[in-house]
Amino acid sequence: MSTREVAASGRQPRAKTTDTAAVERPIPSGTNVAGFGSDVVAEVLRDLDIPYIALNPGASYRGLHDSLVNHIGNAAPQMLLCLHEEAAVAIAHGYAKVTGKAMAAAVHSNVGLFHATMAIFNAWCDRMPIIILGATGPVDAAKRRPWIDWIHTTADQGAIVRNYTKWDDQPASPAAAREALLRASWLSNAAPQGPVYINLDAEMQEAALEKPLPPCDARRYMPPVVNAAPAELISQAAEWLTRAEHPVILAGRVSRDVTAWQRRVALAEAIGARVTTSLKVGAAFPTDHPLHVDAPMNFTKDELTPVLKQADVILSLDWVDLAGVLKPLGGPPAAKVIQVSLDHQLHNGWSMDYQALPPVDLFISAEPDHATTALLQAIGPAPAKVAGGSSRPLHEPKGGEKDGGERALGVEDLAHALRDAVGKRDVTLTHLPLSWQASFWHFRHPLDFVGSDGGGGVGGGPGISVGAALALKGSGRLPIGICGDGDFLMSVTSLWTAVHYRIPLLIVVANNRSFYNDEVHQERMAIMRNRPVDNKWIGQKMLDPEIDLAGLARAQGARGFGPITRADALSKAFAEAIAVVDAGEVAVVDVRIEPGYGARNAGGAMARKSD
Ligand SMILES: Cc1ncc(C[n+]2csc(CCOP(=O)(O)OP(=O)(O)O)c2C)c(N)n1
Ligand SMILES: [Mg+2]
Repeated sequence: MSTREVAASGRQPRAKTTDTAAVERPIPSGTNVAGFGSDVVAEVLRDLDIPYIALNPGASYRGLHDSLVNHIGNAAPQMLLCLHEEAAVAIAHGYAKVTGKAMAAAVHSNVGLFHATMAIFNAWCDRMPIIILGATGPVDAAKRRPWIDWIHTTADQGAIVRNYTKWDDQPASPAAAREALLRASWLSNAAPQGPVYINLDAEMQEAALEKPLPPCDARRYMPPVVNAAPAELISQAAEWLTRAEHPVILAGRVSRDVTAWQRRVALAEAIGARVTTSLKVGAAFPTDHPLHVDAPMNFTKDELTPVLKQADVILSLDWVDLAGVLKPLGGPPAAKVIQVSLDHQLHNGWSMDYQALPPVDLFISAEPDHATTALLQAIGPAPAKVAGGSSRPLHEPKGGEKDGGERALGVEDLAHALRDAVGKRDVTLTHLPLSWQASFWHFRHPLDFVGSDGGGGVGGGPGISVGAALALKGSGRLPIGICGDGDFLMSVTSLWTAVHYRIPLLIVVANNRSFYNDEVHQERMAIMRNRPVDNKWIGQKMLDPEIDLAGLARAQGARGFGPITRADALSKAFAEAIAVVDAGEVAVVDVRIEPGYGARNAGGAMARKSD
């Protein structure tokens, strides 16, 4: 097709580029003076150094859309077109998980925001920063177009998300919008982090500026917020920890910073503390370190309870559910409990994601990374009580490839073959399925794993993976998102955004052709009520027809592999898929696994559950 024909057909040619920024370059508009309210909004986003704005379009923000393209040239921020608002927010969520910083997402009036809500809730529970821009039909009813502007105008639109965002606003003028965006960015990025929402009145966006706004240096409105621990609390904690015979560290919500990681290791070694980590949040401590108690836990594991029983001091570095992890002790722990957290600042009366109230003997209201540094300093140079190193072997599946194609695959086969395929290279696991066992994979760097979806909202995996892969592009790390088939299918169109914007990513689907977690629940109900367990699959299994997951990938321009049903085909599929990702593309490998959570895995017990 010639360029003219392409233009006439209205289709963009798929340019041969690997450069995300080159995918949608606008022709210059010839103006760089802010002339409209939305030009001011676009300029603030640029001044805030926000690199991307993931969006699905809508007339309520057509003013802003025009300003992003024609006023600031679709660069810093660059638009990332998404096929669903949930994907737009999930991509921003994944980006924040890697970088620790907010990018923007834009969603159309009330309806786009409705689509976005689950992803916003996931980011909220995960304490991740996102600047979400929404819009409303003209607040001034006299300016509304018939019908559509009325249904897409909601009084107090921010109320839709107020209970699970850190802050929201509906600025009434360009000057107020500029201030709202500065505040939004500052609040979202300051610890404890969280999503924020700004609702932009269509009329405010579209109206011509009466006069230019006075200049504004955005950096002066972003004072760093330091949440450092009071010295006397640190010295009290250091005294308890150095005297402790059986200290335990619960390493929870911490940053992706490598120096902070090394300090955590140094602290644990200095005091000889046993450490545990959680698959709910990003990697926090080397899982093969001799001090690590078993592999990272997702739900309470039998191995941890005796360690907590024996403990005399427990240091929680913002553990996500401190009361929950102590519950199996059957009462308040004998140990003194030190809690380091800022999370109480976010607790509200609507969402119970704050969890049960834990017993705490010393509360340090500080960022865990800061407190760790301060504790190390307070403890001073002391010989490590325990040396580092790697001691923990990973789980090996039974049978290996010896029995080749004859046996059904389990998620452990998937993990094992993938581990072999990636070898020694740096990998970031951007998502893990419910069936995953922590004993499948070691984390030795804060970016080896970025944590779960936060809010337990299924469908987050693909979008979060795309956002994490975007942040990792060019880093040399291989992003791999391993998703359940239910999770994959709920948000499969997130992949198109990765393909379109040349974001290399490997998605592996642990495909048991079922919303299997809920089969487990139906099995429990049947047993409790003495009803036929054999009916548990009804309303759960995605069979007849089976869904062609690799086909869904191919339909969006990604490379699709599978379904892989034999152990001896896994290695080849993974090797080919990784080569595709190394060439800058998106690959999806559909691995047919037998349903089952842990029954075939190390330990034997069903270790994970969710609803
Ligand atoms: C948005 C949403 N809908 C429904 C659920 C309930 N739920 C929890 S796990 C699950 C099954 C997910 O299926 P899949 O990703 O294939 O994982 P599997 O359980 O099969 O390993 C469902 C439906 C949920 N948590 N979130
Ligand atoms: Mg499934």
